[in-house]
Amino acid sequence: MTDLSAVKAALRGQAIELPSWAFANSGTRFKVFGQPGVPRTAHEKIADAAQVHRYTGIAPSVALHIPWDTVDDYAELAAYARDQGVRVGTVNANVFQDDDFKLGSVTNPDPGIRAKALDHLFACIDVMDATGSADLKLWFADGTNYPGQDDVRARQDRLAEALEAVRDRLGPDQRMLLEYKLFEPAFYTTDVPDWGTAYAHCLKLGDQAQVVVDTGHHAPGTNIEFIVAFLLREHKLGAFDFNSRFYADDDLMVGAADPFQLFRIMYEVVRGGGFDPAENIAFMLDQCHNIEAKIPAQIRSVLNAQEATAKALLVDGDALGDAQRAGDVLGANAVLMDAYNTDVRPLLAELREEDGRDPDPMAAFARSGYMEAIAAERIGGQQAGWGA
Ligand code: PSV
Ligand code: MN
Ligand code: MN
Repeated sequence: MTDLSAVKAALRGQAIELPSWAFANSGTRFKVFGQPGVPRTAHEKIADAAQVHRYTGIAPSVALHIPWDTVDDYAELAAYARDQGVRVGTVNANVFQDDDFKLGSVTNPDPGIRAKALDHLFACIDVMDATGSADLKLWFADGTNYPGQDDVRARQDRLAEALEAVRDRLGPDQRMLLEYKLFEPAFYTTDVPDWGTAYAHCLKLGDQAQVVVDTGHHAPGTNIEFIVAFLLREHKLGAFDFNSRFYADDDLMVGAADPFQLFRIMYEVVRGGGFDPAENIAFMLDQCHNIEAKIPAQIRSVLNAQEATAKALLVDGDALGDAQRAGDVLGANAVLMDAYNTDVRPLLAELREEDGRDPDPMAAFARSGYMEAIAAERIGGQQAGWGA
């Protein structure tokens, strides 16, 4: 039997970080559909993110993307976030939108361009120093499109050199989170294509470097929960970028395409002690909402993550262990499926009411009038920074 009060206590400790860019206009390379009331500034993105925290209670931080969230005074932005009831979290570097980076950033064959990329990464650490953020997230669009285009091995050397320089620049309480992605925008080789490559670099870099698992960055059919279990066991799982996908890097709402996969991932997090503050895993969303309203979509995503977590916490560990040791294949599977098939919505509604929140965050936000107010106030919302 699972102890429900322990489940509730674990759920109360959950924290999901929101991406500032989810609140801005976004789209595909075919069309960006503007929406009324979208933020024009980093401050307005943070204000919107604070709404998600207000109604869910488990989204206390906002990730920035630099330069999408450039401001003159980052310490002031962090203070503004605190006033709104949230804090600035991970700083995401962007070395993929400058013409100079056409052939790569930190792995570019041109040392001048590599230096420019590194300067940007250092500038992101300066932002962290100003905001008090502990995490630098690194995703490189670097790779090649054609066999022979560049020396794949030399690119790994250049990557290692840049990562070492970043590590040496970090403060003692800061860390670097290395994100992998199978393909796109490079279509032949990607310099950090998979968890093995990210893990190998992070292992050499030491304790301040950990791997980011973006759930949309794998080949179809990849067993992501195995990767999670493995990295967690090695204490090298630093963060998640949650989203869901049907085809490639779709960046749809987490738990929308495959709630069962999200449950399996959350089960491995629970099993590996990943909610223990000592593991210090950053649970972030990396999504964009091209056709759906953005704040409600972020609320829905946080609730999806919370539901999957509740189900994972409900797995009867004793019964599962007994069945596994007895070699009872069907029995063990049934224990897991029992938890997955539990409707946890009443439990979560009860939890919210106990904490003085509305049991239905989606409805409470819709009733609040916030969407109507921003639509009237904000004219000329920002585009998230890509996809035009
Ligand atoms: C790349 O596809 C990625 O997942 C990285 O995390 C970027 O920083 C992010 O998308 C931008 O949404
Ligand atoms: Mn990502
Ligand atoms: Mn992505």
